Amino acid sequence: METLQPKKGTYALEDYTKARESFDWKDVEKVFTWSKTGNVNAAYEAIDRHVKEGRGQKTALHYSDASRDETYTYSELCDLTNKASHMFRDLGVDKGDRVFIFMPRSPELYVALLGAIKVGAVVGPLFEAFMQDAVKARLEDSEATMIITTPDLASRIPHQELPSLKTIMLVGGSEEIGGINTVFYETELEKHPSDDTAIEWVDKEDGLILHYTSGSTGKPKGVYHVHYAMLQHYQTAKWVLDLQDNDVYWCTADPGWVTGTSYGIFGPWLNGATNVVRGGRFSPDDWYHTIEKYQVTVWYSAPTAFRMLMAAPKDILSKYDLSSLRHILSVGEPLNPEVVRWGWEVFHHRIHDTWWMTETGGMLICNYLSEPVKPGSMGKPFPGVHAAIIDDFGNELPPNEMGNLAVQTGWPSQMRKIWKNDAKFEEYFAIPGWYISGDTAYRDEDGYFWFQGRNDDVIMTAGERVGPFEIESKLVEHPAVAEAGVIGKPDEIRGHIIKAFISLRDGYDYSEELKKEIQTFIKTELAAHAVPREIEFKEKLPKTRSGKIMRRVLKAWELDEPTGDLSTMDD
Ligand code: 6R9
Repeated sequence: METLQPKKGTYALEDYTKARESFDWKDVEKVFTWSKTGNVNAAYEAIDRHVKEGRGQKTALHYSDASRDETYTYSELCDLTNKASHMFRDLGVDKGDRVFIFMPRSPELYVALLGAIKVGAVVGPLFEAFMQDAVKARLEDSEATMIITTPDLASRIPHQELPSLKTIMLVGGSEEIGGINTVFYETELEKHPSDDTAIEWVDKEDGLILHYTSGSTGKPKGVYHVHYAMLQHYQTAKWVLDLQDNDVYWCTADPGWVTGTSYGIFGPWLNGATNVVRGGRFSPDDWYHTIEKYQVTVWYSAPTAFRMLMAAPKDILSKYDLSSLRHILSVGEPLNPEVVRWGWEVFHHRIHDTWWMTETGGMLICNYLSEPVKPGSMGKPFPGVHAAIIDDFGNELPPNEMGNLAVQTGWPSQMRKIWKNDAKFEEYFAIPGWYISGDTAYRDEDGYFWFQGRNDDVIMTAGERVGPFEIESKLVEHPAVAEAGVIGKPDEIRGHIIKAFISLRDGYDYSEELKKEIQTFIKTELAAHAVPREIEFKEKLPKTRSGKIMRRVLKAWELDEPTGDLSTMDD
């Protein structure tokens, strides 16, 4: 497979090599206040520290959507989040209380989230698209005492059925909700001072954030992270996002997904970067316009978005000046080599894949600016992180053998519990010393990791173990194919046969001929055993709100089985 050589990054290859040998997380602690006081608060470190160190006038946030266009300095965010901290304190929020946030992206979302962290609350961000049952399940499980929302969304909060919920805070509203204490964000915030005396100094192991993530079965799990995670957010944003003082950084993820908090809030602001937030939904024109408007230099997005940009009419690119970009990254799903090649062709940059999970809290396996990129690989472990491919008994497997992707326990942003579900939590650590990701991968001789699929998605066909990702990546190389999801369908003779679900690019129509052509393409370009015996064309593939193709849903449809929890499915 080809290798793309690096352009100049801020850190040299030797820096990473050295860091991999001698890195100590304790050294990262020194950046923050606890070296002086022993106590800390991640929101203070993300915002106030920069003001205290003379960077108050720097732009912290560019926010825009269809109707708003605003810019906030670090000083302004500091004042606003301090006001919010006084407000939450007066409303009775205590350290450890769960405060949920259920609203579209807006400056108020970010202020409320950081303000709640300042008083020691554990924040729970929810996608605005959640319907009543999804909202209820999360508030019930977490026993949240307060939720911040908008008048439109408030009707999806069944507060009569949620005994722990004491207060609904409305952003942009003035009408009381019957039967529960209603407060109005703007009116409340105005009443409070902007000094920092309401900040709660917490222990590094105190709770920071609760992200609900759905597994394939059962109810969503509350993944619990603590303030100490900031070390990982800080250091990975520095070395992987490569955030420098004059960067304008755009993470396209919503805070309802862990990427939108770890790298839409903590990573950039802990590094004092200028952060872009664009509200509203994805469209190629809107996204390219956003890059041009803010002169974005570092851009962190997801394969699904890159594939949609790839499928957009080619001439769209000539309408925008994207020359400010210097570093592009991806997360959430396997990054197809074809997407990396496209990025190289149209942006003249490599797209850098990063691998991590809600449970890991921050990046663990990544591609770095100063290291060669092998398209299709997730890259190498971050300094201070030991990842490996192990068998079911914890033995490390030799290069090029597929197995469980696992990480030695003990990185700072490792989840500390699954809320009220110890049994689930322990499953991840069933092999002593290891965190087991549930992903299948292999490592090559050079130490690069290659994703194959979620364990459940790996297909046994005619005695071969086939990862769906390889086939999907080959499928999207065919000019007619926009996106592909591959599953194993039970078959009496072969164990499973490979079935592909495909959405087509504009200008292509389904036909038996096209199907045959695609099958021949896989046979000649990949392998005979990898050919999807069945291909079904779909207008759209089922995806999560974070853009992941839901193979388990494709499988359930195929087998006429229950689809399980669909609360995170995009409409
Ligand atoms: C951050 C995030 C985690 C799962 C993970 C894996 C998949 C994430 C990936 C990737 C291949 C990558 N995943 N990054 N697969 N290459 N670079 O996505 O968290 O939503 O919890 O999902 O996503 O399967 O186990 P989360």
